[in-house]
Amino acid sequence: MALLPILRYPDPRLNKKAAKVDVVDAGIRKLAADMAETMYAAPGVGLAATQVDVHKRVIVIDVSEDKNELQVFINPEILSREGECEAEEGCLSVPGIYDLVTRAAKVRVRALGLDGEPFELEAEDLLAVCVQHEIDHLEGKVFVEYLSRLKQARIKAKLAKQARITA
Ligand code: GNR
Ligand code: NI
Repeated sequence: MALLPILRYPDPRLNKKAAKVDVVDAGIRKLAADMAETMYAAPGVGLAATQVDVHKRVIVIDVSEDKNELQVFINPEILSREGECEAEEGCLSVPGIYDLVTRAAKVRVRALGLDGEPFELEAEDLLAVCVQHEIDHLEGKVFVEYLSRLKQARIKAKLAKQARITA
């Protein structure tokens, strides 16, 4: 297991589109295990491979209270969406920034599991938000890109200042 460094917005590598996984092999399982370790250490409720500079369609999520319900989605696809909900989001690639994003309230998702077998799942509440947030990362999209240009400029300035302080 290994902790992986997380890219910070506005790193242009966060805007790369991730490639489909052809075979769920030992390399993909190791990536998922390292991503899970990185997510739990952060701590966060989800992580997309894009955030650790691996441009493959792999996401890990654990929205459970006790952090013992890891879910791994390989090649995730949203089959259907229902309703709308606005929720406050944060992102490990945009530390310290929280803002409202409107997304589908309920989504039906298909993905491959760590065994390479397809599964389907209906997600709502935080899991639905998280699945949509992580799939966006695989498409090269960061949640702050839904906000106004003025807010994005302010966020970039704030993160640049933080980076100077911590450097
Ligand atoms: O840890 C995270 N919390 C979170 C809260 C509200 C909406 C989405 C998220 S995902 C985020 C981890 C992350 O950056 N995943 O990409
Ligand atoms: Ni994120």
